Amino acid sequence: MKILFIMPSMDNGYWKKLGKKVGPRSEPMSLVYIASTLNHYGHNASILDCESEGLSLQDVEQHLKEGNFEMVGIAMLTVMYTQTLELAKLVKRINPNTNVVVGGPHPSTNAMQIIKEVPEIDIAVIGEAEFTFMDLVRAVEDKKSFADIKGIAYRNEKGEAVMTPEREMIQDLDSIPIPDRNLLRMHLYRPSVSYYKKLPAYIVLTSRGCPYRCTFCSKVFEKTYRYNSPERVIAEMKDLVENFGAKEIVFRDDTFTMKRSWTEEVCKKIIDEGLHEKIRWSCMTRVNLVTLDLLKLMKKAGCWGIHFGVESGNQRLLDLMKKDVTVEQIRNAFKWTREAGIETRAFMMIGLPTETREESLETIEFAKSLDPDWAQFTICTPYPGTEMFRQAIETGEMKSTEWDNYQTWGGFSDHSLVFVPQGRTSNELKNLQKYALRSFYFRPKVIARKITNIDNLPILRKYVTGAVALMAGVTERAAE
Ligand code: B12
Ligand code: SF4
Repeated sequence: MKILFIMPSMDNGYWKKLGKKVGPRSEPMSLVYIASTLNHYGHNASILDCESEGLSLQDVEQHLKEGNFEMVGIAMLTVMYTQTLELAKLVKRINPNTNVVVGGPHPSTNAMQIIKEVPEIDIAVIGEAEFTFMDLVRAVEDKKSFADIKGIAYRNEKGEAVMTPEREMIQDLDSIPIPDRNLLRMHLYRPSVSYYKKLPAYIVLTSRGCPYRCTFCSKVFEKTYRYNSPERVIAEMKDLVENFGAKEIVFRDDTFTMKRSWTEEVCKKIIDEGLHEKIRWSCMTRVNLVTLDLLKLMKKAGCWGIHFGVESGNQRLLDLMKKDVTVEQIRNAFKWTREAGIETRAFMMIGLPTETREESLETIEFAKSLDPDWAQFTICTPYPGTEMFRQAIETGEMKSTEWDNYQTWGGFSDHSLVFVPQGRTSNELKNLQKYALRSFYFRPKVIARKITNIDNLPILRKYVTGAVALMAGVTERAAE
């Protein structure tokens, strides 16, 4: 069957102002996984990435008319709500018989609402979709009902929205084929500034699920942690090096060091295969899941940088968001990582529930005291499906369900924040985000480090572009 997957454009708010310059053009790996699986089993699936290919609705219209697709799948993050709807309407206008399927983080927590409210969307997939989509294709081919397909919401023959039983998570991740990057025009992609040293730098995902319970995380419903075998990780890395010229790999797993023995084995295999001499890599993880020994091994295997989810410098707030780490663990992780010779990056959040202005400022100062090579300050944005969202609805602190505005870079947007803790204001927090960035980056120490750390021209160019974009965005004062 001929199937098209579409990644909507991210052309809204922050991305227009700052994201276009320093933000990512990121491989839509979710779609690559699903399309590769379908093709592996003999179907004809392709991908249109509106964001990275710079496609307008008119371009998509042309493509749809020429392609005559029987099914169209559209990826949906919460912030992409309106754009997904526009695309679904377009597909139906061109051919009302095309089955429109949505999936991704937003439908996974709002499937029924979407099916009830959006007539142009036929099916919403909940959770992982590689095998769910295979079942859907088979049902369409055999003209069967979707009633027996687990893990979806759809409109039945009577026009009612129904949800089928939950689908079990894919236990053996190696059973999913290695994502076929030939489905993308790989030269278009690059991570955002803090994620690479040398291009091409491409994304690899080696695991799914997380047993932790952070109240802000919209992946908490995927509790069971699963991972690819180290052999499979090496095979995928080799594919990127040999067939796509990768100079770097960005492991975008939520927690790359979740299982210590696995991480050690991957590192040892990278060294045994000599891959550490061909590429470098970076990853993301939690501060409580690193040790100095492990970090030294990671460095030896080519790891140059680690992004840590720090979130706050205040223990009360860390506990409240169920982060399950201590301030001491945070300090140790940064100390050890630097000691191992790996660059550090800190993800920070401001405007958490119950956070006071003093505590926001404390977090900004804490980030500076950790002295990471980069820090990101985003505004706390409770996403649907999270514990934080449910609580904020109860307390009346959720100011909007305009899904398009659910951006963690709200400080650079024209709209008010969707979530404002009691006693704070949207403007105060927006200004604080800009203040945090300015006060972190425009310190002589940081500027000096960036200048001495530049090892090639593209890096210099990216720092200058980033600084200019930041300056343009942070001219306002951190006034209330
Ligand atoms: C890489 C990444 C990015 C990349 C690329 C995003 C992209 N276009 O794919 C970049 C850096 C651009 C990015 C940006 C943002 N991201 Co992001 N990102 C991720 C990350 C770390 C990995 C995504 C991934 O590839 N996963 C691997 C694939 C295999 O898993 P998956 O995406 O869940 O896909 C499976 C299912 O969901 C489903 N599925 C997914 N898409 C589709 C489509 C169809 C048609 C079907 C049927 C099924 C389906 O099937 C897939 C295969 O099983 C996730 C965290 C995570 N662990 O997933 C966050 C995550 C997706 N991001 C998130 C957020 C909040 C953002 C931002 C909004 C942050 C911001 N700046 O404000 C921006 C959005 C930008 C914008 N304006 O739209 C949230 C989404 C929450 C939500 N409800 O929308 C996540 C879940 C993080 C989190 N834990 O909260 N992100
Ligand atoms: S934020 Fe990270 S550690 Fe916390 S639940 Fe989500 S994936 Fe797990």
